[in-house]
Amino acid sequence: MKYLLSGLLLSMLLPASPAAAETGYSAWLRYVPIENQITRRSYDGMPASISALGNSAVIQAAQRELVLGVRGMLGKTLRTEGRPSNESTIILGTLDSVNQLDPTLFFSGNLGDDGYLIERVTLNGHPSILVAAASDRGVLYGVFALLRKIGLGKPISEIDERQIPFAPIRMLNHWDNLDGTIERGYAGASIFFEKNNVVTDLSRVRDYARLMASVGINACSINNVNANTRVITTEFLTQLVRVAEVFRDWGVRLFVSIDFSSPQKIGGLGTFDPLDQGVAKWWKTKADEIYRLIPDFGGFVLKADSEGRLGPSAYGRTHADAANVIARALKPHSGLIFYRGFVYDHHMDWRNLKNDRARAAYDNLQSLDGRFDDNVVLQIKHGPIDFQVREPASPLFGALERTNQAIELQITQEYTGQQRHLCFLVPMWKEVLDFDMQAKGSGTPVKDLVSGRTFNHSGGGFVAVSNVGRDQSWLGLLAIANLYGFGRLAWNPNLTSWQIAEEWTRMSFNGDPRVVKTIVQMQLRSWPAYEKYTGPLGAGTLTDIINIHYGPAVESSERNGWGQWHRADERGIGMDRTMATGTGFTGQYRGPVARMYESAETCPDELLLFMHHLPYTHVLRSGKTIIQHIYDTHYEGAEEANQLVRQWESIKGLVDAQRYEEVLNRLEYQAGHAQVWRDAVCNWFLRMSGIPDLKKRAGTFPGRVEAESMKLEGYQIEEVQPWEAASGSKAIKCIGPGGRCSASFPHTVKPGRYDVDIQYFDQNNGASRFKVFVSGRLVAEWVADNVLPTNKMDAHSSTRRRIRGLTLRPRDEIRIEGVPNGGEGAPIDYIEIHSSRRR
Ligand code: GCV
Repeated sequence: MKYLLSGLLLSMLLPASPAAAETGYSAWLRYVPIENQITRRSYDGMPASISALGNSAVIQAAQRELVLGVRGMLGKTLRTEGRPSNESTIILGTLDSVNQLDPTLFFSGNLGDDGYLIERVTLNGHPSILVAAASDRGVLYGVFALLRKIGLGKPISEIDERQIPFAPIRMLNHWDNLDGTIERGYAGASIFFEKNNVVTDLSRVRDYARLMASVGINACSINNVNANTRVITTEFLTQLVRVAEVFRDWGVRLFVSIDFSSPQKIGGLGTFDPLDQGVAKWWKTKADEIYRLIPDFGGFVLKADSEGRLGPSAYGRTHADAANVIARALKPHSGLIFYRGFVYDHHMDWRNLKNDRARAAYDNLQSLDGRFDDNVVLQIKHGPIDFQVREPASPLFGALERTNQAIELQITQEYTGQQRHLCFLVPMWKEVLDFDMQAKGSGTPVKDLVSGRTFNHSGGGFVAVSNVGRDQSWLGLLAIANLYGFGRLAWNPNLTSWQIAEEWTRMSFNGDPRVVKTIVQMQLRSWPAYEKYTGPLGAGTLTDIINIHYGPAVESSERNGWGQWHRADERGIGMDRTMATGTGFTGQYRGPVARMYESAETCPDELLLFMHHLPYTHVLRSGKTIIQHIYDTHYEGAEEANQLVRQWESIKGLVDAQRYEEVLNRLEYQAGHAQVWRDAVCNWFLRMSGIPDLKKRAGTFPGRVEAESMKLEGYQIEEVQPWEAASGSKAIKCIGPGGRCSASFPHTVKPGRYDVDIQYFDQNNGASRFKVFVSGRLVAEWVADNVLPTNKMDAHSSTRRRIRGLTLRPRDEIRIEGVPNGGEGAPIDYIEIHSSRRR
C-alpha cells in the first residue's frame, strides 16, 4: 500500500512527459528526446535564447513552440528575450523587423505571404539563427519547420532553407453538426460543438489549431456543409468569436458553412433569390455584422443545389449568381466564398443509360467559367463522383480558365474504410494531383491548375474534409497520417508519398530504421490493398450506398437515383461513359485525355470500368479476364490485409505498448473485415456471372463450418440481407430461454495446432458475450462491443475473432456459447479452422 501511494503521489507531482501519455494526442508534435548523439551534439552550440521581434499572438505562439520543442528534443531551455543582446540568439521576426534590426540581414527575395526562411547568420559578431517571413504566420511556419528538421534528426548544419507554399489556400473543412455529431466522422464527437452550442472548453480546439499550423494549414471551416441556418444568427456569432480567437493565435482563419436560403429562413425575407436587391442587402448586412465581431473572418463554404440543399435553381438563377451575391458582401472585408462544385441530382432515372452523375459538376459549372467574382473559389471534389477508392481526376479541373479553383480531398475515410481500415490516401491524392489534364497542351497537372499556376490566378489551392473527433488520437493512431499528409501536400505537392510517410513515422513513433521501414511500407501498401479487396478496375463502389458506405453490399448502388451505378449484371460490368455509345462523359476531358479514356484499348486498366461497360470475359492488359481479375485481386487484397498484421507484429517492443496494442487490434479487425469483403464480392460475381474462379477459391471455403449446420441449442437460423453479407447467406441468432444459446460441432481432422476463426456479427445495439469451449475447456471469451455502424446482421457488423494456436484432436467438440444483449442476439455466421502452420 505504501509503495502504491508513493507511486501515485509521484505520478501526480511529475509533469506528464509526452512519451508517458502515448495515446496519440500529441500526434507528430511529440518532441521526445533526440536519441542520435551525433545529431544531438551538433546542436550543442545552438543559441541559448530567442529574440522575438514583435509580440503578436502568432509570434508569441511561435516563441512558445520553439521553447517547448527544443526543451523536449534537445533538453535545453531557451531564454526568451525581447531584443537581441550581446550573444548568439534565435531571431524570430518579419522581414521588415529583421531589416530594422540589422540591415545586413536584409532579404530582398520573395517569400510570398506565408513562406519563410531559416538561416544561420552572424548578428553583432555572434553566430545566430534567423527565422524570418513576410508575415507573423510565416514566422510560425518557419519555427515548425525548424522543429521538424530537429525531429527528423537533421544536424544543425542542415537547417537552412527557404520555402514558399505552393498555393495560398490550404484549408480544412469539417462536417460537424451543432448538436455535436459529425456527418461522416469516425473518431468521436465534435471538438467544436455540443448540445447546439460551441463547446465551453476550447482547449481541444486550441490543440487542433496548433496541429493545423504545424503543417501550414491556414483556414478551417468548422460546421457541416449541410448547414444549419443558425450558425450565422446574431446569437450564434458571439459564440463563433471564441473559436476565431483560438484559431487566430495559430494563424488559422475561421470559415463557416452556410445555407443558401438563410435570407428567407433567418432573415425573414420572402425570398432568397440571389438577384433580389433585398437579398443582396441582407448578405451585405450579415457580412458586415460578422466582420465587426471577427475582423479576420475567412468567409463561407456553400453547398447549393445538391443532395436536397436549396440553391439558385429555385429561382432559375445560375451558380455564378448565387456565388457572386455572397462574394460581393464579403469582398470589402477580403472574405472568400468557397462554392462547392459537388452539384448533382440524386433523383436521376437509373433506367436511362445516358444519365450520369459523373457529368454533373462539369455540366453545371463549366459554362460559367469567367462569370464568378475573384473572391469566389470553386471547390471541386477530386473525382467526378464522390471520394471513391479509385476515380479519374474531375474533368472540371481542366475546363476552367478564368475561375479560381480548389481541389477538395477527403481525410475522413468515408468510402475507404472509415478509419477502421488502414488506408493511407497520400498516394491516391498524388495520382490525382500529378495527373496531366492537358488543359493547355501537355504539362498541366491538376496541382498546377488548382494552385492557379496554369492560367495565372492568384487564389486557388487545397481543401480537405478532416472530421477529427474527440477520440484521443483525433482520427485514429495511423489514420491521422492522412491529416499530416494533406497538410504537407498542400504546402508542397511535389513531396513524395514515401517522404511524407517517413516524416510522419519518425515524428509520430521513432527513428528506429526497422520502425520507419515497416510503418512506411504498411502505409504505402494500404491504399492498393484496400482497393484490391473492395473496388475493382474503377467500377465504383460496391458498398452500401444508401446510408453507411462501409461494408460490401454489391447491388446497393443500383436501381436508385444516387447515380453511383456500376451496372454489373449477368454478362458484364461498368458504366459506358464513352462519347460513341455511352453517356459522353469522356468528352468532358481535353482532346488527348478524352481520346485515351474513350477507347478500351488505351484506357488504363485501373479506370477501365469507370469508362466502359465490358463483358466479364474481356481480357485486360495483364492477360487476365475481368472476372478473374476480380477474384484474384480480392484474394490478394485480403491476404495483404493479413500481412499488415504480421508487419506490425514485427515491430513489437520497438514502439510503445499502448499504441502497439491499439493498432494491432485494429489491424486484426481489418484483416477479418477484408475477408468479409473478399467473400461477399467474389460470391456475388460468381453467382451473377456463373464463371468459375480458375484458381478454385471463390465459393469454396476449406475448413469452414457454417453456423446453421451446427448442433444448435436456443439459436435460430436467419437469412441475412444482402445475401452476400453472410457465408451461405444465413446466420444464427440467439432467441433461447434465459438468454444463453450454444452451437457445437465435432472437430474431424487430424490432431495438431490450429487457428480458429469465429465469424460473428457485432451490432451497435448490444454487447453480446461469447465463450468458446473445446471438449468442455474454455479457450476464449469476449464481448462483442466494437462500435460498428449498424444494428443488423450484415456486412458492416460481420467481424472475425481469431483464436491462434489451439491444440485440437479428432472428435474434440467445439462449442460456442452466446449470450445476447440488448438488440444483439449473439449472432454467428461460421467457424473456420486452419492449421497454424499455414499462417
Ligand atoms: C456532407 C457525400 C457524403 C455526404 C456529404 C456529401 C457532400 O454525399 O456522403 O455525407 O455531405 O458527400 O460532400 O456534401
